[in-house]
Amino acid sequence: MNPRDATSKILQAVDDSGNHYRHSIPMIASENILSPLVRRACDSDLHGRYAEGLPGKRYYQGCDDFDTIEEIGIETARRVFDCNFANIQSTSGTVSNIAALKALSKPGDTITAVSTADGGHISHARMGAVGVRGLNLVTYPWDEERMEPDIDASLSLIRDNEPNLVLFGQSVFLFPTPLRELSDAAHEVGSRVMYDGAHVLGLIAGGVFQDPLREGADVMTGSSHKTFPGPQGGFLLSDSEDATLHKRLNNSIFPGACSSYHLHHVAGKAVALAEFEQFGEDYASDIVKNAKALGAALSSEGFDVIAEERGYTESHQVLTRHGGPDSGSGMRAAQTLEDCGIITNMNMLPGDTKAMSGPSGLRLGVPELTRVGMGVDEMQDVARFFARALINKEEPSIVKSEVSTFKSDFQTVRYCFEEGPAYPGI
Ligand code: DSN
Repeated sequence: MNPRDATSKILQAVDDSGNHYRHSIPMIASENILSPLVRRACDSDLHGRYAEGLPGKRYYQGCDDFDTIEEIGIETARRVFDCNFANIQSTSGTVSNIAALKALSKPGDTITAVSTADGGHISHARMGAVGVRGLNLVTYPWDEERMEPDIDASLSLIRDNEPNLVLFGQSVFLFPTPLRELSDAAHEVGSRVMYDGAHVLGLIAGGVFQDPLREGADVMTGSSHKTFPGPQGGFLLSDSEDATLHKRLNNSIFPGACSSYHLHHVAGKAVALAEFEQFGEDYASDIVKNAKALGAALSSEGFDVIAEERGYTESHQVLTRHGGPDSGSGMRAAQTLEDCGIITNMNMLPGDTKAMSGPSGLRLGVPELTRVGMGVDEMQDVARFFARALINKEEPSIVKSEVSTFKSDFQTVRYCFEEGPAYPGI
Protein backbone atom coordinates (compact mmCIF):
# COMPACT_ATOMS: atom_id res chain seq x y z
CA MET A 1 0.00 0.00 0.00
CA ASN A 2 1.41 3.42 -0.88
CA PRO A 3 1.75 6.00 1.93
CA ARG A 4 -1.22 8.11 0.76
CA ASP A 5 -3.51 5.09 0.57
CA ALA A 6 -2.25 3.90 3.94
CA THR A 7 -3.10 7.29 5.43
CA SER A 8 -6.62 7.22 3.95
CA LYS A 9 -7.17 3.68 5.16
CA ILE A 10 -6.01 4.54 8.68
CA LEU A 11 -8.24 7.61 8.89
CA GLN A 12 -11.19 5.67 7.54
CA ALA A 13 -10.65 3.09 10.29
CA VAL A 14 -10.44 5.90 12.86
CA ASP A 15 -13.85 7.19 11.73
CA ASP A 16 -15.27 3.66 11.53
CA SER A 17 -14.18 3.00 15.11
CA GLY A 18 -16.00 6.10 16.38
CA ASN A 19 -19.04 5.19 14.33
CA HIS A 20 -18.97 1.66 15.73
CA TYR A 21 -19.16 2.95 19.31
CA ARG A 22 -21.79 5.54 18.40
CA HIS A 23 -24.14 2.72 17.38
CA SER A 24 -23.10 0.23 20.09
CA ILE A 25 -23.58 -0.40 23.78
CA PRO A 26 -19.96 0.00 25.04
CA MET A 27 -19.47 -1.83 28.35
CA ILE A 28 -15.70 -2.22 28.77
CA ALA A 29 -15.31 -1.34 32.46
CA SER A 30 -12.00 0.49 31.94
CA GLU A 31 -13.27 2.82 29.21
CA ASN A 32 -15.02 6.17 29.12
CA ILE A 33 -15.54 9.12 26.79
CA LEU A 34 -14.32 12.72 26.87
CA SER A 35 -16.38 15.81 27.55
CA PRO A 36 -16.22 18.50 24.82
CA LEU A 37 -14.03 20.79 26.96
CA VAL A 38 -11.62 17.97 27.89
CA ARG A 39 -11.45 17.06 24.21
CA ARG A 40 -10.59 20.69 23.39
CA ALA A 41 -7.72 20.70 25.88
CA CYS A 42 -6.40 17.40 24.53
CA ASP A 43 -6.65 18.41 20.86
CA SER A 44 -4.44 21.48 21.34
CA ASP A 45 -0.99 22.83 20.57
CA LEU A 46 0.18 21.25 23.84
CA HIS A 47 0.15 17.95 22.00
CA GLY A 48 3.60 18.74 20.60
CA ARG A 49 5.24 20.39 23.62
CA TYR A 50 7.59 19.38 26.41
CA ALA A 51 7.72 20.59 30.03
CA GLU A 52 10.07 18.40 32.01
CA GLY A 53 10.00 19.20 35.73
CA LEU A 54 7.36 20.79 37.95
CA PRO A 55 5.55 24.16 37.66
CA GLY A 56 8.08 26.95 38.05
CA LYS A 57 11.02 24.51 37.88
CA ARG A 58 11.27 23.48 34.24
CA TYR A 59 14.12 22.28 32.08
CA TYR A 60 12.68 24.12 29.04
CA GLN A 61 11.59 27.68 28.31
CA GLY A 62 8.10 28.41 27.02
CA CYS A 63 6.23 26.73 29.86
CA ASP A 64 4.51 29.68 31.58
CA ASP A 65 1.03 28.80 30.31
CA PHE A 66 1.52 25.14 31.04
CA ASP A 67 2.67 26.06 34.56
CA THR A 68 -0.72 27.71 35.06
CA ILE A 69 -2.51 24.59 33.76
CA GLU A 70 -0.54 22.15 35.90
CA GLU A 71 -0.74 24.30 39.06
CA ILE A 72 -4.54 24.54 38.77
CA GLY A 73 -4.71 20.81 38.00
CA ILE A 74 -2.66 19.86 41.07
CA GLU A 75 -4.70 22.10 43.38
CA THR A 76 -7.97 20.74 41.96
CA ALA A 77 -6.74 17.15 42.31
CA ARG A 78 -5.88 17.81 45.97
CA ARG A 79 -9.44 18.99 46.58
CA VAL A 80 -11.15 16.31 44.50
CA PHE A 81 -9.21 13.48 46.18
CA ASP A 82 -8.99 15.32 49.54
CA CYS A 83 -5.23 14.86 49.88
CA ASN A 84 -2.00 16.71 50.61
CA PHE A 85 -0.12 15.55 47.55
CA ALA A 86 -1.08 15.06 43.91
CA ASN A 87 1.01 14.45 40.83
CA ILE A 88 -1.04 14.61 37.61
CA GLN A 89 1.75 13.89 35.11
CA SER A 90 1.58 10.12 34.78
CA THR A 91 0.72 8.87 31.30
CA SER A 92 -1.24 5.80 32.49
CA GLY A 93 -2.32 3.79 35.51
CA THR A 94 0.53 1.36 34.90
CA VAL A 95 3.05 4.21 34.71
CA SER A 96 1.62 5.46 38.03
CA ASN A 97 2.23 2.01 39.49
CA ILE A 98 5.77 1.81 38.11
CA ALA A 99 6.46 5.20 39.68
CA ALA A 100 4.89 4.31 43.04
CA LEU A 101 6.81 1.02 43.17
CA LYS A 102 10.01 2.95 42.45
CA ALA A 103 9.23 5.43 45.25
CA LEU A 104 8.12 2.84 47.82
CA SER A 105 10.37 -0.18 47.25
CA LYS A 106 13.77 -1.36 46.12
CA PRO A 107 14.72 -4.43 44.05
CA GLY A 108 14.58 -7.62 46.10
CA ASP A 109 11.85 -6.32 48.43
CA THR A 110 8.75 -8.40 49.08
CA ILE A 111 5.35 -7.13 47.99
CA THR A 112 1.90 -8.60 48.59
CA ALA A 113 -0.87 -8.11 46.01
CA VAL A 114 -4.03 -9.65 44.55
CA SER A 115 -3.19 -12.28 41.92
CA THR A 116 -4.21 -11.62 38.32
CA ALA A 117 -6.41 -14.75 38.44
CA ASP A 118 -8.38 -13.10 41.25
CA GLY A 119 -8.62 -9.78 39.41
CA GLY A 120 -5.30 -8.09 40.16
CA HIS A 121 -3.89 -5.90 37.41
CA ILE A 122 -1.00 -7.11 35.24
CA SER A 123 1.19 -4.35 36.70
CA HIS A 124 0.79 -6.08 40.09
CA ALA A 125 2.29 -9.26 38.64
CA ARG A 126 5.74 -10.64 37.87
CA MET A 127 4.98 -10.22 34.15
CA GLY A 128 4.36 -6.50 34.77
CA ALA A 129 5.64 -3.61 36.89
CA VAL A 130 6.22 -5.73 40.02
CA GLY A 131 8.60 -7.92 37.98
CA VAL A 132 10.22 -4.91 36.30
CA ARG A 133 11.04 -3.53 39.78
CA GLY A 134 12.52 -6.94 40.75
CA LEU A 135 10.15 -7.53 43.67
CA ASN A 136 9.26 -10.86 45.29
CA LEU A 137 5.52 -11.25 44.90
CA VAL A 138 3.29 -12.99 47.44
CA THR A 139 -0.44 -13.04 46.59
CA TYR A 140 -3.34 -12.83 49.04
CA PRO A 141 -5.64 -15.78 49.67
CA TRP A 142 -8.93 -14.88 47.97
CA ASP A 143 -12.45 -15.13 49.36
CA GLU A 144 -14.40 -16.32 46.31
CA GLU A 145 -17.78 -15.79 47.97
CA ARG A 146 -17.10 -12.21 48.97
CA MET A 147 -14.83 -11.43 45.97
CA GLU A 148 -12.18 -9.74 48.13
CA PRO A 149 -8.95 -10.77 49.91
CA ASP A 150 -9.71 -13.32 52.65
CA ILE A 151 -9.23 -11.05 55.64
CA ASP A 152 -8.01 -13.51 58.29
CA ALA A 153 -5.73 -15.39 55.90
CA SER A 154 -4.36 -12.14 54.46
CA LEU A 155 -3.68 -10.77 57.94
CA SER A 156 -1.68 -13.92 58.68
CA LEU A 157 0.10 -13.67 55.34
CA ILE A 158 1.16 -10.07 56.04
CA ARG A 159 2.29 -10.92 59.59
CA ASP A 160 4.19 -14.04 58.45
CA ASN A 161 5.89 -12.49 55.40
CA GLU A 162 6.52 -8.99 56.79
CA PRO A 163 6.49 -7.51 53.26
CA ASN A 164 8.13 -4.17 52.53
CA LEU A 165 5.06 -3.05 50.60
CA VAL A 166 1.45 -4.21 50.60
CA LEU A 167 -0.55 -3.43 47.48
CA PHE A 168 -4.34 -3.52 47.23
CA GLY A 169 -6.80 -2.93 44.41
CA GLN A 170 -7.88 -4.86 41.36
CA SER A 171 -9.06 -4.59 37.77
CA VAL A 172 -11.98 -6.85 38.62
CA PHE A 173 -13.29 -4.77 41.48
CA LEU A 174 -16.82 -5.39 42.72
CA PHE A 175 -16.49 -4.49 46.41
CA PRO A 176 -14.34 -2.18 48.56
CA THR A 177 -11.20 -3.79 50.00
CA PRO A 178 -11.37 -4.37 53.80
CA LEU A 179 -8.53 -1.91 53.96
CA ARG A 180 -8.39 -0.55 57.48
CA GLU A 181 -7.69 -3.86 59.19
CA LEU A 182 -5.21 -4.99 56.56
CA SER A 183 -3.41 -1.61 56.54
CA ASP A 184 -3.07 -1.69 60.33
CA ALA A 185 -1.40 -5.11 60.10
CA ALA A 186 0.89 -3.86 57.32
CA HIS A 187 1.96 -0.81 59.31
CA GLU A 188 2.54 -3.00 62.39
CA VAL A 189 5.18 -4.96 60.46
CA GLY A 190 6.74 -1.77 59.06
CA SER A 191 5.26 -2.05 55.58
CA ARG A 192 3.97 0.80 53.43
CA VAL A 193 0.49 0.53 51.95
CA MET A 194 -0.23 1.24 48.29
CA TYR A 195 -3.76 1.20 46.87
CA ASP A 196 -4.32 0.96 43.12
CA GLY A 197 -7.62 2.78 42.56
CA ALA A 198 -7.36 2.76 38.76
CA HIS A 199 -10.84 1.39 38.19
CA VAL A 200 -12.64 3.00 41.10
CA LEU A 201 -10.97 6.42 41.32
CA GLY A 202 -14.10 8.32 40.23
CA LEU A 203 -16.20 6.37 42.72
CA ILE A 204 -13.70 7.15 45.50
CA ALA A 205 -13.58 10.86 44.61
CA GLY A 206 -17.39 10.84 44.35
CA GLY A 207 -17.65 9.42 47.88
CA VAL A 208 -19.50 6.23 46.98
CA PHE A 209 -16.91 3.44 47.28
CA GLN A 210 -14.22 3.61 49.96
CA ASP A 211 -11.76 6.24 51.13
CA PRO A 212 -8.33 4.57 50.90
CA LEU A 213 -6.28 7.57 52.00
CA ARG A 214 -8.31 7.68 55.24
CA GLU A 215 -8.32 3.87 55.61
CA GLY A 216 -4.55 3.40 55.77
CA ALA A 217 -3.18 3.75 52.23
CA ASP A 218 0.05 5.75 52.19
CA VAL A 219 -0.11 6.19 48.42
CA MET A 220 -3.01 5.81 45.98
CA THR A 221 -2.42 5.40 42.26
CA GLY A 222 -5.01 5.42 39.53
CA SER A 223 -6.06 5.96 35.95
CA SER A 224 -7.63 9.20 34.80
CA HIS A 225 -9.95 7.60 32.23
CA LYS A 226 -12.11 4.90 33.83
CA THR A 227 -14.68 5.86 36.47
CA PHE A 228 -12.72 9.11 36.67
CA PRO A 229 -13.81 10.41 33.26
CA GLY A 230 -10.77 12.19 31.86
CA PRO A 231 -8.28 11.53 29.07
CA GLN A 232 -6.01 8.50 29.21
CA GLY A 233 -3.38 8.98 31.90
CA GLY A 234 -2.84 8.54 35.61
CA PHE A 235 -2.48 10.08 39.05
CA LEU A 236 -0.22 9.66 42.09
CA LEU A 237 -1.94 10.73 45.33
CA SER A 238 -1.05 10.78 49.00
CA ASP A 239 -2.36 12.36 52.17
CA SER A 240 1.02 12.06 53.85
CA GLU A 241 2.65 15.29 55.00
CA ASP A 242 6.10 13.78 54.50
CA ALA A 243 7.88 16.14 52.09
CA THR A 244 10.51 13.48 51.40
CA LEU A 245 7.83 11.08 50.20
CA HIS A 246 6.32 13.83 48.02
CA LYS A 247 9.73 14.43 46.44
CA ARG A 248 10.27 10.72 45.85
CA LEU A 249 6.86 10.41 44.20
CA ASN A 250 7.45 13.43 41.95
CA ASN A 251 10.90 12.19 40.99
CA SER A 252 9.58 8.72 40.30
CA ILE A 253 7.36 10.14 37.51
CA PHE A 254 9.95 12.57 36.15
CA PRO A 255 12.71 11.65 35.56
CA GLY A 256 11.81 8.13 36.79
CA ALA A 257 9.04 6.84 34.55
CA CYS A 258 8.50 9.63 31.99
CA SER A 259 10.43 12.22 30.07
CA SER A 260 7.57 13.80 28.16
CA TYR A 261 4.43 13.34 30.17
CA HIS A 262 1.94 14.28 27.43
CA LEU A 263 1.05 17.89 28.19
CA HIS A 264 -2.20 17.81 26.23
CA HIS A 265 -3.44 15.01 28.47
CA VAL A 266 -2.32 16.85 31.61
CA ALA A 267 -4.40 19.82 30.42
CA GLY A 268 -7.32 17.48 29.70
CA LYS A 269 -6.96 15.96 33.16
CA ALA A 270 -6.99 19.43 34.72
CA VAL A 271 -10.27 20.27 32.96
CA ALA A 272 -11.71 16.84 33.85
CA LEU A 273 -10.79 17.46 37.50
CA ALA A 274 -12.62 20.80 37.48
CA GLU A 275 -15.67 19.19 35.87
CA PHE A 276 -15.52 16.33 38.36
CA GLU A 277 -15.45 18.80 41.26
CA GLN A 278 -18.76 20.17 39.96
CA PHE A 279 -20.51 17.01 38.70
CA GLY A 280 -18.54 14.06 40.09
CA GLU A 281 -20.67 13.14 43.10
CA ASP A 282 -23.79 12.80 40.96
CA TYR A 283 -21.91 10.88 38.29
CA ALA A 284 -20.33 8.44 40.76
CA SER A 285 -23.62 7.81 42.53
CA ASP A 286 -25.45 7.22 39.23
CA ILE A 287 -22.76 4.77 38.08
CA VAL A 288 -23.18 2.59 41.18
CA LYS A 289 -27.00 2.73 40.98
CA ASN A 290 -26.82 1.62 37.35
CA ALA A 291 -24.38 -1.21 38.05
CA LYS A 292 -26.57 -2.57 40.84
CA ALA A 293 -29.64 -2.26 38.60
CA LEU A 294 -27.85 -4.05 35.77
CA GLY A 295 -26.85 -6.92 38.06
CA ALA A 296 -30.43 -7.35 39.25
CA ALA A 297 -31.87 -7.05 35.73
CA LEU A 298 -29.46 -9.63 34.28
CA SER A 299 -30.30 -11.99 37.13
CA SER A 300 -34.04 -11.54 36.44
CA GLU A 301 -33.39 -12.39 32.78
CA GLY A 302 -31.88 -15.70 33.91
CA PHE A 303 -28.15 -14.95 33.92
CA ASP A 304 -25.78 -16.25 36.58
CA VAL A 305 -24.56 -12.98 38.11
CA ILE A 306 -21.66 -13.20 40.57
CA ALA A 307 -22.12 -12.11 44.21
CA GLU A 308 -25.91 -12.09 44.26
CA GLU A 309 -25.91 -12.32 48.07
CA ARG A 310 -23.89 -9.07 48.28
CA GLY A 311 -26.19 -7.22 45.87
CA TYR A 312 -23.97 -8.05 42.85
CA THR A 313 -21.69 -5.01 43.14
CA GLU A 314 -20.81 -1.80 44.92
CA SER A 315 -18.76 -0.47 42.01
CA HIS A 316 -19.17 0.20 38.27
CA GLN A 317 -18.71 -3.49 37.38
CA VAL A 318 -20.90 -6.58 37.16
CA LEU A 319 -19.60 -10.12 36.53
CA THR A 320 -21.60 -12.86 34.80
CA ARG A 321 -20.82 -16.56 34.43
CA HIS A 322 -21.67 -18.30 31.14
CA GLY A 323 -20.47 -21.89 31.67
CA GLY A 324 -18.18 -24.12 33.71
CA PRO A 325 -14.56 -23.26 34.59
CA ASP A 326 -12.22 -23.01 31.61
CA SER A 327 -15.11 -23.65 29.23
CA GLY A 328 -14.30 -20.64 27.04
CA SER A 329 -17.93 -19.62 27.41
CA GLY A 330 -17.01 -16.05 28.36
CA MET A 331 -15.09 -15.60 25.12
CA ARG A 332 -17.97 -17.01 23.07
CA ALA A 333 -20.49 -14.81 24.87
CA ALA A 334 -18.34 -11.71 24.25
CA GLN A 335 -18.12 -12.58 20.55
CA THR A 336 -21.88 -13.10 20.22
CA LEU A 337 -22.56 -9.84 22.05
CA GLU A 338 -20.21 -7.96 19.74
CA ASP A 339 -22.10 -9.39 16.76
CA CYS A 340 -25.18 -7.84 18.39
CA GLY A 341 -23.52 -4.44 18.92
CA ILE A 342 -22.67 -4.87 22.62
CA ILE A 343 -18.97 -4.45 23.50
CA THR A 344 -17.73 -6.39 26.57
CA ASN A 345 -14.69 -8.43 27.59
CA MET A 346 -14.25 -12.03 28.67
CA ASN A 347 -12.98 -12.41 32.21
CA MET A 348 -11.64 -15.10 34.50
CA LEU A 349 -13.95 -16.09 37.35
CA PRO A 350 -13.21 -18.19 40.46
CA GLY A 351 -12.31 -21.66 39.16
CA ASP A 352 -10.96 -20.52 35.79
CA THR A 353 -7.26 -21.17 35.18
CA LYS A 354 -6.74 -20.18 31.53
CA ALA A 355 -6.50 -16.42 31.10
CA MET A 356 -6.42 -16.11 27.33
CA SER A 357 -9.09 -18.39 25.93
CA GLY A 358 -10.74 -20.29 28.74
CA PRO A 359 -12.55 -17.73 30.90
CA SER A 360 -16.13 -18.51 31.73
CA GLY A 361 -17.15 -14.97 32.61
CA LEU A 362 -17.82 -11.49 31.34
CA ARG A 363 -16.85 -8.24 33.08
CA LEU A 364 -19.41 -5.55 32.37
CA GLY A 365 -18.99 -1.84 33.11
CA VAL A 366 -21.48 1.00 33.09
CA PRO A 367 -19.38 4.24 33.26
CA GLU A 368 -19.86 5.11 29.58
CA LEU A 369 -23.56 4.18 29.49
CA THR A 370 -24.11 6.37 32.55
CA ARG A 371 -22.14 9.22 30.98
CA VAL A 372 -24.43 9.31 27.93
CA GLY A 373 -27.52 9.53 30.12
CA MET A 374 -28.69 5.96 30.69
CA GLY A 375 -30.35 5.29 34.04
CA VAL A 376 -31.74 2.31 35.89
CA ASP A 377 -34.65 1.92 33.42
CA GLU A 378 -32.19 1.58 30.55
CA MET A 379 -30.27 -1.08 32.48
CA GLN A 380 -33.41 -3.24 32.11
CA ASP A 381 -33.29 -2.60 28.34
CA VAL A 382 -29.61 -3.52 28.20
CA ALA A 383 -30.25 -6.75 30.15
CA ARG A 384 -33.07 -7.58 27.71
CA PHE A 385 -30.65 -7.21 24.77
CA PHE A 386 -28.26 -9.58 26.58
CA ALA A 387 -31.06 -12.13 26.92
CA ARG A 388 -32.05 -11.82 23.27
CA ALA A 389 -28.42 -12.32 22.21
CA LEU A 390 -27.31 -15.06 24.61
CA ILE A 391 -30.43 -16.85 25.90
CA ASN A 392 -32.95 -16.54 23.03
CA LYS A 393 -30.08 -16.63 20.50
CA GLU A 394 -31.85 -14.27 18.12
CA GLU A 395 -30.32 -13.41 14.76
CA PRO A 396 -27.43 -11.02 15.68
CA SER A 397 -28.03 -8.60 12.81
CA ILE A 398 -31.61 -8.00 14.01
CA VAL A 399 -30.51 -7.39 17.60
CA LYS A 400 -27.68 -5.16 16.38
CA SER A 401 -30.07 -3.00 14.40
CA GLU A 402 -32.32 -2.55 17.45
CA VAL A 403 -29.29 -1.81 19.65
CA SER A 404 -28.37 0.97 17.22
CA THR A 405 -31.90 2.44 17.37
CA PHE A 406 -31.86 2.23 21.19
CA LYS A 407 -28.44 3.93 21.33
CA SER A 408 -29.56 6.80 19.07
CA ASP A 409 -31.24 8.42 22.11
CA PHE A 410 -27.93 8.42 24.02
CA GLN A 411 -25.50 10.52 22.00
CA THR A 412 -24.74 13.38 24.38
CA VAL A 413 -21.96 13.37 26.98
CA ARG A 414 -23.22 14.58 30.37
CA TYR A 415 -21.85 15.49 33.83
CA CYS A 416 -19.78 18.32 32.30
CA PHE A 417 -19.92 22.10 31.78
CA GLU A 418 -20.81 22.02 28.07
CA GLU A 419 -22.75 18.94 27.06
CA GLY A 420 -22.05 17.88 23.50
CA PRO A 421 -21.63 14.98 21.09
CA ALA A 422 -20.38 11.85 22.83
CA TYR A 423 -18.91 10.49 19.60
CA PRO A 424 -17.88 13.62 17.61
CA GLY A 425 -16.13 14.09 14.33
CA ILE A 426 -17.86 11.43 12.26
N1 DSN B 1 -6.60 -3.45 31.10
C1 DSN B 1 -7.38 -2.48 31.86
C2 DSN B 1 -8.67 -3.07 32.30
O1 DSN B 1 -9.48 -3.28 31.44
O2 DSN B 1 -8.91 -3.31 33.47
C3 DSN B 1 -6.62 -1.88 32.96
O3 DSN B 1 -5.40 -1.39 32.52
